[in-house]
Amino acid sequence: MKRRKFIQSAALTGLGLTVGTAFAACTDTQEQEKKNKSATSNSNMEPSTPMVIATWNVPNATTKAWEVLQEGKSALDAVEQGVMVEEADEKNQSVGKGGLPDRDGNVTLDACIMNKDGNYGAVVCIENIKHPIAVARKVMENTPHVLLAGNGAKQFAIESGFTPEDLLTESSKKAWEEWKIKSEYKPIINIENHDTIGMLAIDKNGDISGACTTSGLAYKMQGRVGDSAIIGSGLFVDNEVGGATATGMGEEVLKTVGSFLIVELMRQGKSPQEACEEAVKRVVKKSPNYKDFQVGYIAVNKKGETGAYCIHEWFNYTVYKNNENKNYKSDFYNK
Ligand code: SD4
Repeated sequence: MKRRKFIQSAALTGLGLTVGTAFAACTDTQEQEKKNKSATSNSNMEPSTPMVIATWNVPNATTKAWEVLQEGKSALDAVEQGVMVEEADEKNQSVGKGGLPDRDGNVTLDACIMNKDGNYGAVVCIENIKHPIAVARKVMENTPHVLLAGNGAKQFAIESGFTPEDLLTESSKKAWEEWKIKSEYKPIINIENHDTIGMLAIDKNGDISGACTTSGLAYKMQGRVGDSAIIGSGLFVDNEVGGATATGMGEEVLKTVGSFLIVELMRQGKSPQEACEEAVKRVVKKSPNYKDFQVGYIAVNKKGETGAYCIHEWFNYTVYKNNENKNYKSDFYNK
């Protein structure tokens, strides 16, 4: 397939991954939203700490992170253990075990983590390791490097005590085999109920950390790496200011270094909501075909105020604060 054709098609695949799954997520949460009529993006900006915020409808992940914070542990522990819930969930076909493979049938994962001191660790294109976020933390803490890729990342994981396993589940294999029949990059309306997880937390000391983990775009080219594990794009944290994380079409987030942009805008005085909106508008301005893909951001500042914004409707996010775990629909650009 010619490169131009693939890239156009990949954009559409991304649309299916993000817009489609988000729709399912919101359907799942309709009941919850009815109970909480005030749960809109704007009503969720009251500052509060400690707190957890994550992309999509991931109540189990935010609950885990909240529990870790309640034990008095760090935001770093909270985000690591929180996103591990999704990595282990085989039904989530965008993260960890059960993630949809690349076009050759390989499940390759990207993950990164960032702590209050501005340290960062990441793995990209790692195979056979269910918890790439835990490997990313070990890269940060136990190596002189910040990012390990492919076989090197896997070798480091095994040396660090992780057990390799097959990550391609029967249902993801079946989906890939069905895709292979035509090998066409058309929009895919997914049925999974959540997506790539980016998570930010503030602990009892007021310190911020973040994590992001994904299997990336389904049926991507072998070796493709998205934004999720790249510092400043899929995730950025500055403990003096706040943090931001992304979901959606990684190529577009990478080109605009979205999470770093959001944190810098907050540093200049913008609210998390204003900063997320400006970062989405930057993507829209730079990409004439923005109607073909989704990008969504969430952010938090030092006070615990939150923001979220995306291109298309149906992106949502989960916040655990004040002992309440709630899913919110994000405001969006393309109205
Ligand atoms: C990527 N940003 O690899 C990820 C995919 C994603 O919602 O977030 N999908 O491009």
